[in-house]
Amino acid sequence: MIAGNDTIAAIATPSGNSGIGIVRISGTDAVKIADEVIRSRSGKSLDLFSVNSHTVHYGFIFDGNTVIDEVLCTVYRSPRSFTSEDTVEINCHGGMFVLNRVLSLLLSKGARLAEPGEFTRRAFLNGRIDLSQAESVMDIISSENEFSRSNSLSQLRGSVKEKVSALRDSILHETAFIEAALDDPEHYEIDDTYKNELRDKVYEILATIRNIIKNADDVRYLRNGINTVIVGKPNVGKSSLLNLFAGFDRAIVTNVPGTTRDTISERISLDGIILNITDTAGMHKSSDEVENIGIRKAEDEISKADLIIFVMDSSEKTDEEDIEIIDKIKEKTSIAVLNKTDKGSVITENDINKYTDMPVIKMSVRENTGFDELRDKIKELFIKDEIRDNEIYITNKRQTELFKKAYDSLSSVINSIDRGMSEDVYTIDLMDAYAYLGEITGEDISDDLADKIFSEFCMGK
Ligand SMILES: Nc1nc2c(ncn2[C@@H]2O[C@H](COP(=O)(O)OP(=O)(O)OP(=O)(O)O)[C@@H](O)[C@H]2O)c(=O)[nH]1
Ligand SMILES: [Mg+2]
Repeated sequence: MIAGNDTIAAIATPSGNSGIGIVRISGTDAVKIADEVIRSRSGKSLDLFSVNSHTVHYGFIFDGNTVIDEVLCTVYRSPRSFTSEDTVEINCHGGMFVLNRVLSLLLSKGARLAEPGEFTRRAFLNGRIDLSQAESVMDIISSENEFSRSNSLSQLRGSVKEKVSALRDSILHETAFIEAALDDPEHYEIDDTYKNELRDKVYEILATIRNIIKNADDVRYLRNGINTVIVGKPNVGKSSLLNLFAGFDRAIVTNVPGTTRDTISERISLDGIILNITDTAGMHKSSDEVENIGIRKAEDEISKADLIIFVMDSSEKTDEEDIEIIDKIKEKTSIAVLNKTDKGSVITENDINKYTDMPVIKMSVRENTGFDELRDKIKELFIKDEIRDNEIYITNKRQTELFKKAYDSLSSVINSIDRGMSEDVYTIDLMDAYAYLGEITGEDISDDLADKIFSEFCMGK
């Protein structure tokens, strides 16, 4: 599969001006094309065909007799490259004009513009990495905290691939035995002893997968962020709190109740935790049509939230409207913020505890007090600090869903054994589980699915 791939090229660094920008070429003619355009200062060939793999060469990009840029190029010879193909990475000066000029030149010499993710797709098709590793490449690029980075790196190194292969091997081993017994009952027998062994084996695999699914759940927030919605009556300081989280004036703050009409969202990173935080219109009985639309939107946000921050003005007594809000959020993980403590509080934690057992934090957003307590409480509620080195933490939704499907199929195997069903029923379920696990590493995926997965990658990767 490695031979005969057409040659693709793309700018691999983000658009905008920077010190260095990289143009990447991969495929059968990568070295030929690079050798044609990169020469010594005096225009002599660098003879890139005969250089060792993984070596860097200094030269100039020539378009005919015109010098376009002074560059360093790294040559990787097949199969020792990311794509497994011959690859050349050209370090140019980082202006977009220069990079585009170099790219156009490479295209005019026979390279084709790469599609998003096409380099990684080639690495996958050439067997260099499996699909779980390809997905982790994207995860590393988009990681926003230390956990995501180190976890994606471990997956890129093959932690998921190894675990999945081991599970598939044991499923295949059992299926092969059952098939053999069905074909050749004289030599292989499916007796009660075997069925008990099979049940134990499947239980063991189920326990492993259950642990993987549980771990995925534990770290979901670390990767995707906690969907956090700020609610409360008008004028209690919701938008002020959003601004404090964001670190800038994201939302309009005034002393006029009903200032926020629409929902306002911001993704923020706070000490390694990511919050997808939404400020909402103050909830109360209103005859204003626009305000009521905002209030309905706020209610809609509550239903999608992982966390509700319920803000109150601690200098005013709790009333009917607060209790109605508490009622709307009672099914959700919530924190009550008693704001404006600088004005002197008339409500206390005990007053809130009459209605709900949600944790209570006293704050003055204006004077920036209580924010650390709020952050620590969020951490305590959502982030399991025990990330163990040798465990697998799946953060990719597609992979998690497939583990769940494999789990269901294997549960059916146990069910069939217990109900005394015939062996061919559970080989079907065993093989389904085998196939679902195969989709995780990409052993059993269609071209359409591969297209979809890789199209979500960025250009030049
Ligand atoms: N004294 C005091 N005032 C505050 C505090 N936090 C916010 N405020 C003031 O309270 C008023 C309302 O603040 P906002 O953040 O707009 O309140 P809101 O809950 O978003 O209001 P709506 O959008 O109308 O629902 C503003 O004048 C803020 O400056 C605080 O901790 N102490
Ligand atoms: Mg507001």
